[in-house]
Amino acid sequence: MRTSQPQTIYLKDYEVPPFLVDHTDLRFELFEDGARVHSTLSMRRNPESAAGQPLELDGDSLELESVALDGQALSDGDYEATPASLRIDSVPDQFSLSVVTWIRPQDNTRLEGLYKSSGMFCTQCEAEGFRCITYYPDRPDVMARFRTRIEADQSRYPVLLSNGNDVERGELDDGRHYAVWEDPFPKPSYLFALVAGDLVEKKDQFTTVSGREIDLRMYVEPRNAEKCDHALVSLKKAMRWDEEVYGREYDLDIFMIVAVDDFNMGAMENKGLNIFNSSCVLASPDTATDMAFQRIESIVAHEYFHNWSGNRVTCRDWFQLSLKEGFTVFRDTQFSSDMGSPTVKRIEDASLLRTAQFAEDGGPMAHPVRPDSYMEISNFYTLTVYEKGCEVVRMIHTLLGPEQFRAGSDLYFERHDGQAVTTDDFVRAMEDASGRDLSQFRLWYEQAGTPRLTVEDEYDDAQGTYRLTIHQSVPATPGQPEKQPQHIPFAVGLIGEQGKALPLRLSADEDENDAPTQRVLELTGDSHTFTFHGLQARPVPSLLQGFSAPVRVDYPWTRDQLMFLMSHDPDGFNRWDASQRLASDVIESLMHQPKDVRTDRRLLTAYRHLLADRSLDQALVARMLQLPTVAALIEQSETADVQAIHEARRRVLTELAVELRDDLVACYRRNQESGEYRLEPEDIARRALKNTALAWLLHVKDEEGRMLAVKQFEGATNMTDRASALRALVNSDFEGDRQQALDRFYGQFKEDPQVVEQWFAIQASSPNAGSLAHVEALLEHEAFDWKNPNKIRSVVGAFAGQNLSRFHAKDGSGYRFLAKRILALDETNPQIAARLVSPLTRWRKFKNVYSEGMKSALETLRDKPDLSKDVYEVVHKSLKD
Ligand code: B3K
Ligand code: ZN
Repeated sequence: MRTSQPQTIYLKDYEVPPFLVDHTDLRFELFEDGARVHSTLSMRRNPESAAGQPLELDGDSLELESVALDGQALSDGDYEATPASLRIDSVPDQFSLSVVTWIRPQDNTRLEGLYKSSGMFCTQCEAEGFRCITYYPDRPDVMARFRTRIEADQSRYPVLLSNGNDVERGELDDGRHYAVWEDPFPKPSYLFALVAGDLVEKKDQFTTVSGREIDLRMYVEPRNAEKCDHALVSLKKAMRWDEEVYGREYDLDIFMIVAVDDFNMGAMENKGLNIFNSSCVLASPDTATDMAFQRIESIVAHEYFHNWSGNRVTCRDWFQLSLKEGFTVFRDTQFSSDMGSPTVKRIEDASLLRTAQFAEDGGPMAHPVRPDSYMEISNFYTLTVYEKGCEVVRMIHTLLGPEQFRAGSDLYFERHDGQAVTTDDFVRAMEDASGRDLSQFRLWYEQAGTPRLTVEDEYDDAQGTYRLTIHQSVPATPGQPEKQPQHIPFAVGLIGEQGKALPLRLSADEDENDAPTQRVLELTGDSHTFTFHGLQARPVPSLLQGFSAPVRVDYPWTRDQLMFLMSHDPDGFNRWDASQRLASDVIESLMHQPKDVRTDRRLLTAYRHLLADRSLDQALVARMLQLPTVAALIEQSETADVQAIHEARRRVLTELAVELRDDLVACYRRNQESGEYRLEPEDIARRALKNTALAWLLHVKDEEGRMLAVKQFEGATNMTDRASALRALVNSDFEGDRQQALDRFYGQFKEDPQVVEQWFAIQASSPNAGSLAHVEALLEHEAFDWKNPNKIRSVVGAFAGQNLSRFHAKDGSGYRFLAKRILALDETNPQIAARLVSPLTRWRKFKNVYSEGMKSALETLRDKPDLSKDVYEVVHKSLKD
């Protein structure tokens, strides 16, 4: 067991930095066995801080070579250095500190700080990686101008990059060369970046709204040269969109993107030099699916948007992470919505939130959007901070309306440009620009847990009135037993007998022609009643339209009402929601029922209509056809019985597929396309529909389906179709075809890591093919690599996160497998190890037969000596009573 408990950091203890850095001058000497980092910091005491404090800089695993104050070398007694800190008791009010450290990027498997990936040097400094490079006040509220000189072997590392503008290059002795970069914008250390490698450069140009020419450059390994176009096109769209929608123009003369294979997360917004996980930036129709293309567009935009929401205005401390992440996710969702189908985008975001973020909010790691304590900040790059944080900004947008929201955003950027601020500063700018009082709204940042709305209704025939009563409750979460009611924008509509959205008259005098058909009701108390007038018959309520707030809604819809909403609700999101509620209800009611109990015919009818409906947005139809996932069904249940859920879901899918067999074949054929691959919304929708039909046919071992799948697999002109056919075969009981397709696929794409990752994930996430034994075998495969986070995610992550019926095997084998892998990974990459603990954390949500095994896996982790801070925090919080 770990002997010492890691320290907890509290928001309430925040103090301004005792020293500021005006200028950071860095010189990197890169070698094959290590790197020497020379840093010269121009520092001064912070006038706002208490006088006389010693200088204390952060470090992590550093070897100090020398330290000098104002040019004078210090001797041992003048300072105290450990790998984790450098302390000098007596310094003047203003001084220059020069430090030389020796680091080993080659041995850095944590992928934080400076490390090597496929032969290139690269960095990841957010949140606290800069301290792995040199001693520094490594906190976001210390902002400095950086000048960076990189020296390296010219033939191995012809490309040398850092933030800002390249101001000088030259040759050195021994085949070495150097480049100097200067970043004119003061920035916190977490935005520092360096890249050195043998990379090809793809160039493009963007003319800003004020006519400035920006050089766009993308750097990739030579084998990826043909996979850059989509990212560059996406970047230009994002740059234009940010000018048009937020009035934000790019500020440097160069914008660079680099792709690296080994990366802990998706990408990083370093000033002027964004670094991406290859899987989140490289794409070609042959190797990337539609989903990957869309994901890349949104991540490229997200990182670009950070240039204002994150870099120009940054976070005061890491408790404010959602200041940049919540706002930037909101911006990227608006962007993606403008680029494609807004309804489908909303469905995707809301399902992620409802399945995974609600789970986080209801589990032992629950924390507010602005957490008030942490042990390891890397554990707080969560769905709550990102996605719920986005929803919180979205609700401000809904409450203020687009014009006032834009005024608030303008004021925020103007007021805080160049500063490190708090979520409260953001809300204040929104208040000041709009005149609205958001004091109660701030609870969204402070209280954890998903609010639950219970809705009751009453129709008065004689009066022609309809009353909606809404009760709100926010559940207790760790450390927050009591909650106050929150300010919730609750969008509603009422659908009349003819399937028409009715005018919502809140008083009898209101003219029917003036009354809107959607209203955003503002809930602030424990309960509210709203009365609607002038109704001829009892309407069907359409509640929380567009998912206007990240809350749960309980209302006793009948199956007939849900079917009605599925075909009449003018709110596309709620049509989908009705389909999910109906399917969930049917699946849940079949759990533990004898085999001869049949699926409600109404579900079949609803799906038959959907398959034939060509008037509706086909992308929405494709979404509505998807049954709720096992993860979503677990989340909806009180105490989850995974195997029963899985079985009931399978039964429904089987019955639907058998009964709708001809409709599925017709849908497949109708949506078969010929001709060139296009990434237009209609084409994407067509492929999605066709591939859903195919998956269903193979689920019931349909011979024609099999023939179509094999043909599609072999003749595919794009990865969406090829991977979908492969997935359908892998998920089917056609074992011979499955193996043949897997072998062929691997043979064809084994040189391409991004495609091999898909190949791994398709198998590891398949309830049919992904048995534990098979997953263990994948870990021994020649293409698997424990040092590469993408491979770990595509096998171990996909198994534990998506293959739920296998992972939750009743004998506990899935849990033991995961614990064993986490223990090993904790030694090499604690960040990734801690992320993988997540499927075990909600053990209390499951029936005993599961929860006991999950808990015991957590205990195995707890008992490891010298557990990393990352894993320690998640495991101990999960086991806490
Ligand atoms: N800001 C980075 C995430 C950094 C994660 C550090 N553990 C990517 C992003 O959100 O844009
Ligand atoms: Zn971000």
